[in-house]
Amino acid sequence: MSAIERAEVLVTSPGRNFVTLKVETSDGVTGLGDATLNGRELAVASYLSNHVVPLLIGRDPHKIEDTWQYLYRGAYWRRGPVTMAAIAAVDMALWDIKGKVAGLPVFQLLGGESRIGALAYGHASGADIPSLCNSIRRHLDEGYKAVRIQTGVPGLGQIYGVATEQAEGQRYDYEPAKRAALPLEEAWDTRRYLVHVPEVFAAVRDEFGPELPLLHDAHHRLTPNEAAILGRSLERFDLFWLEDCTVAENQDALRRVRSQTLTPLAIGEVFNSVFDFKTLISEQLIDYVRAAVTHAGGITAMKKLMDFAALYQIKSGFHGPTDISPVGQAAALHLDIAIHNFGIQEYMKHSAETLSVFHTSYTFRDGLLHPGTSPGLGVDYDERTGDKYPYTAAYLPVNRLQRDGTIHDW
Ligand code: EZ4
Ligand code: CO
Repeated sequence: MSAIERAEVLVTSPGRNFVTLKVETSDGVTGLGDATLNGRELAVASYLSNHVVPLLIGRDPHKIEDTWQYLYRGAYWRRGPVTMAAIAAVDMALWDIKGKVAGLPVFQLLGGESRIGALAYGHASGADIPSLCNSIRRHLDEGYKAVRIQTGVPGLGQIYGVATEQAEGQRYDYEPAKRAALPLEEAWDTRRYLVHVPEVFAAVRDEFGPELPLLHDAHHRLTPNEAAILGRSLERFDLFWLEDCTVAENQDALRRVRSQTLTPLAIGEVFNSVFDFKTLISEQLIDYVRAAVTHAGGITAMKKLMDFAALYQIKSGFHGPTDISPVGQAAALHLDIAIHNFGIQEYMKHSAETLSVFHTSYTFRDGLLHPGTSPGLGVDYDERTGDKYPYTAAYLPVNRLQRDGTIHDW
């Protein structure tokens, strides 16, 4: 019987921080899993190296389900982003190993291809409407067939999701986690935002026509009532989705939004368990599941979550910003290709530095992503290069109300 012989946590920072679990079997097969939790990276690294790696040694690498349950139920302390990112990393690494042993890409083990590629959306943004339109044009030139659009709001400074540097030809990435000892602080005003966003959509529809799929992320900043107002005011622009329109820890609050607007809703990038989605899915309060394979327990858990969602005609829209490593992105792509209820996949290209550490085999062509046909997940990790980029503290920004400095959701 093959056994897990070694497991190691690799932390690197080629442009931004990533945590990767490398599992090696007695047969010399290596699997990789993504355990990156933006701004809290070392907590997962420690959870893995101190509390999970010792439990893996000697286990049968082929027992993916049993290992998942062993780590989830066995810990007694269930759920939470740190635990579930750690379990996700183990899960991905074991699927990677199983694929390599079988000589098959992971999507084949999940049922095979259901489509020729996964529709991707890119992140277009600009400080104002003209620069947003330039950014959309650049995305269309690169082949994107769907874009998320975010702009600055008049009267507010730098805000989340809007790239600061967008010179022609420059790589597009707003990299929200800034390298610094303390998080940046941004100012927010919901009234200004609610006035501005419909103007942005009107201008973009005017310029690009009615057919381009447009997405928008409200990043949890609205109350359920404000979310309903925004959803209604955007209905005439026919969004692909409105994302994280309100915080959803209280899932019941989505009933209010849902009953008041037909704008499609996507939620869940901060969720880590099927239980976070239970009401949202079973009452059909959302249209798209935003969870990341990296943060919600890996391929095993996400396959089950999506099968549950399929009963309610809810589709996938997996989280895929650059703080998901190329390993996590590849894991998402294998699921995207295999499941029937695929919706769309977020895709921000990683930097050249990041890709010098993570060698990927996924492709982006005519707006569609494909995980490639290499056995396993199809990502290699160059440790020699990775070791040249030590961890540096980096944090997501903090959001305060412009009026009086109260900490606000973001
Ligand atoms: O703020 O990935 O839809 N995408 C997003 C992201 C998240 C970051 C958090 O780590 O909202 O930009
Ligand atoms: Co988001």
